[in-house]
Amino acid sequence: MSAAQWVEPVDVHAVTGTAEALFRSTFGGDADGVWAAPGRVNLIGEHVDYAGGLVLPFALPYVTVVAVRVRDDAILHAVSTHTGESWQGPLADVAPGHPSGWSAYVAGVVWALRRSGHLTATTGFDVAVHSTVPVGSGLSSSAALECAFALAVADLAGLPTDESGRRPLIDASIRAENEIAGASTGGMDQSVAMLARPGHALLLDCRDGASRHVPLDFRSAGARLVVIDTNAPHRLVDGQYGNRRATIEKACADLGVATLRDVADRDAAVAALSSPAAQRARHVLGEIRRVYEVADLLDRGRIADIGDALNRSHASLRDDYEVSSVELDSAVDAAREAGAWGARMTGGGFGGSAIALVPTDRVDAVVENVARRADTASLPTPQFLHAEPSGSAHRL
Ligand code: GAF
Repeated sequence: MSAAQWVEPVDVHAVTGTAEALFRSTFGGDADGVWAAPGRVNLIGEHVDYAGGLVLPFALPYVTVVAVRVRDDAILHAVSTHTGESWQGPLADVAPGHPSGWSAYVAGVVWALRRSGHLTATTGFDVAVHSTVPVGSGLSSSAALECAFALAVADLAGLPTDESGRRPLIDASIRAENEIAGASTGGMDQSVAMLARPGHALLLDCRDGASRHVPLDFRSAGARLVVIDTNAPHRLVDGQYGNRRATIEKACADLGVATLRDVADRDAAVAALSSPAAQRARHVLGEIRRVYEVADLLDRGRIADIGDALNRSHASLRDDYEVSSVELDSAVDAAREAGAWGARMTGGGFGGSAIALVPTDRVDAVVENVARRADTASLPTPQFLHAEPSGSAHRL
């Protein structure tokens, strides 16, 4: 078996150069500017953002970069190094399902900003995209693309881009994903891409949008957070994610609450529901409690003690929410067996990535065990990424 495969973050200037070169070769001339936004992992608080819960994600040192130039004919022309494909069309034609694929995230942002009155009907854009966020790995490459482009559009349109100015950009990015791309995701990913701070996680209350930054320094705790990309593709636009969200919304209707966060008696609420809604609600209610628990430990500088909550989160996602996969379970079990303090799937699930909190001197043993176990079970070869809490979307 080959040595464990690490994906190293690429220097942002090299990423910028690639996007600028693609821009010049496609459109001729220079872009008006270049913007970047990060991928993310969620430390804890999974499948609770659309239930009015609390989440605790942070930005990764892997980014999506867009080189953008304004045009005045209401046309969008977007090209990406990922597929080599381009999409060109009138912005007036953008609608749910059109365009499809990655260009929906770009076109959807303009569509949403036009509808919210932030952009004039004549404005168009040339866009070149390059990303170091692995695509389809549950690390929010789509939110990174939406947010990098939303920030570019705002800057070029003279809109405010301070923290409060970013709120409508987050909303536009969520609408692009929900309404044009057709993925009924909850908003955590766009929020952290826009609001993250280096060295911190973002404690986000998805009921009212309030947030605060929680210090997160793995190194000072003698640890690393390792991202395990299982290389088993994850999809948010297939039926399973939407199915979980619909189950939670129906449970709220049955319980007579606006969100599960509003439930007063957790045990009574679960008892009042039938299967599988009861198990799904039990996950959501327990996971929200675990976010409080982890945020409290982090506030007290006790990173080494959060592992147990990570493990309980994974068990709940696997058994009650049923969004894990054989690849994720294998990665989590192997990481713990080799000395991780805690491990869990992260993001939407059904494939994608896991995270493991690992004492520094066990990192090599953990990644080797995860890779070996995948190999033995004939699962896809995983790759590993570094999770240093990083900054939000910005202009380069
Ligand atoms: C995906 C979604 F995009 C988020 O909104 C969130 O629901 C997450 O899955 C699960 O916590 O990343």
